[in-house]
Amino acid sequence: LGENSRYSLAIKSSDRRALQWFDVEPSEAYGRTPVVVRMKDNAGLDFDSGVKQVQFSVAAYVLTKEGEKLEVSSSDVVVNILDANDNSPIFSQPSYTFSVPENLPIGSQIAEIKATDNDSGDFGKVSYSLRGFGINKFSTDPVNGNIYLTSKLDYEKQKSYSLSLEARDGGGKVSTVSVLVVLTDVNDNPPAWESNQYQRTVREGATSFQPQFSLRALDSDNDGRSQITYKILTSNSDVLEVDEETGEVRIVSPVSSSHTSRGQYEMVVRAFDDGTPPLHSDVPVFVRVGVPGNQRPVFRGVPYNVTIPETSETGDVVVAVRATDPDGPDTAVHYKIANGADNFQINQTSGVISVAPAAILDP
Ligand SMILES: [Ca+2]
Ligand SMILES: [Ca+2]
Ligand SMILES: [Ca+2]
Ligand SMILES: [Ca+2]
Repeated sequence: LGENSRYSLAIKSSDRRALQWFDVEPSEAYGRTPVVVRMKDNAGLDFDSGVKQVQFSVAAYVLTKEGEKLEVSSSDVVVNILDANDNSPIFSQPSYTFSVPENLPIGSQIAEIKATDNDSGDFGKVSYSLRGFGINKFSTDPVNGNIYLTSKLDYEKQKSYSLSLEARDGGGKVSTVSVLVVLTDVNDNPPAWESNQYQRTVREGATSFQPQFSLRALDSDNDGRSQITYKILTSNSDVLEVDEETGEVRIVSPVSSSHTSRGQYEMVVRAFDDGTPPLHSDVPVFVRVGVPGNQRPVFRGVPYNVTIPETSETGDVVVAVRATDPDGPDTAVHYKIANGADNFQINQTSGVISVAPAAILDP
């Protein structure tokens, strides 16, 4: 080419995309001119979809006298494409929800969640971590993103956990997705009795309890809506019955202290919940036949006949009397001498009778 010859420059390639991506500047030149290949448009120029190298030539043309374009020179250009971290990890769903039974064994896999990253090499290598509420109950495998149970669940304490799974590529791009773990109820609680034993006293011959006598157990499963069923497990009589549905204790035939050796009806009542299989718990029930309220103390070992010498002195013990009280502890019984208190005295708590000061024992 002559110093002052005019020519045009253009990109030439069998790969049509090269013409879309690259441009040469200037397009018209005279003589020696620095030529720049510039990127025009990078749409589709993606290492991750396999475009790792682009080849083309920069050609110089002159116009002939006839007006035809004549290639006079060309130079090959090879462009190697380098990968860039231009993709974030992507989860296939915007959020995930998993249902698990509350009795799921520790170590169980709850979820299998993957994020994909279209970059190559480390830029496309994803590692996972778990955040959010419930992080103390679950863990994730940093390599495969699976979520595992690490600690016991309890539907009665917490019904769901809202986690967040983070996927991070080797170039530091991060995506997160919400993972909701919803627990399902399992019948894992037996009914709980409101009292650890039940006790009532009824009068001899009674045919009903006044007021009503009811046993009650509650169950925390099924959001507290379990139906409880009551059954007598063992009983020392057939005088009492328990309503299956309400737990009310009823008298079937008049009570008598002679029915049982201790004057007391004794049962063990079992409460069942409505689970499959049902769970149960037992409670002892005592019904004493006697007089509810206050009964007289009763002296034991009566009559007390004692002989003492007339020479007995003040404070000498004569005898110890003892009374028991059907209603309460015997230590609550107090003693007093009703008559004959001139010569004798009694200890009001111990029942010990002794010679009184200034007693005249001379017969
Ligand atoms: Ca990436
Ligand atoms: Ca539970
Ligand atoms: Ca239950
Ligand atoms: Ca439960």
